[in-house]
Amino acid sequence: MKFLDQFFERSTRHVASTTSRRRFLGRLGSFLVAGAAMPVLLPVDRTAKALAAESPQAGDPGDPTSCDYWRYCSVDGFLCSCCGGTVNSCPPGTQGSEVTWVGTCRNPADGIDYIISYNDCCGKHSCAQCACTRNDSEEPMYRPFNNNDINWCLGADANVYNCTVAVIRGVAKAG
Ligand code: ABN
Repeated sequence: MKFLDQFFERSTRHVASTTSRRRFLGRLGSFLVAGAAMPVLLPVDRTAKALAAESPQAGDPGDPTSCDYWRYCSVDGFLCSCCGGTVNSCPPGTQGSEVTWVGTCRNPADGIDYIISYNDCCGKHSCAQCACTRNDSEEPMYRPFNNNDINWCLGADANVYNCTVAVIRGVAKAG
């Protein structure tokens, strides 16, 4: 027992003589600050959060399976909402095109114009449901960058077109 007492006394004295309370508190403080900063600084993929934030709700009126829905003002394709996906996510087994057609549609709930990208979902045969062709501000085929009658899957890994999503990319500001 005496041996244990001496052992713990010596270890405690050693720790006390080689560390200080100030140093311990300083390290603890750095640790807490670094821990709090970690989620902000790390390159975390927040796409899911952004997409969830713009999912249909009170400020986003209408039926995303209907061609009349406000986000489809410039679409040309099959609506992914009718094909096993949603207004902003591709059906399982397909992947979204990165090159895409972009339009500007007014949300009737707030009167604001939003930039909408119409990404094609690729890799499965054509969904052939809810065909929707509205084409606001579209221009003829001889001006391809202003024409939406294009299979954007031709720029993706899988070239087969399945359907089209309508993703809010931001607010269209005049000026
Ligand atoms: N962007 C929709 C689409 C796909 C294939 C052909 C025409 C239009």
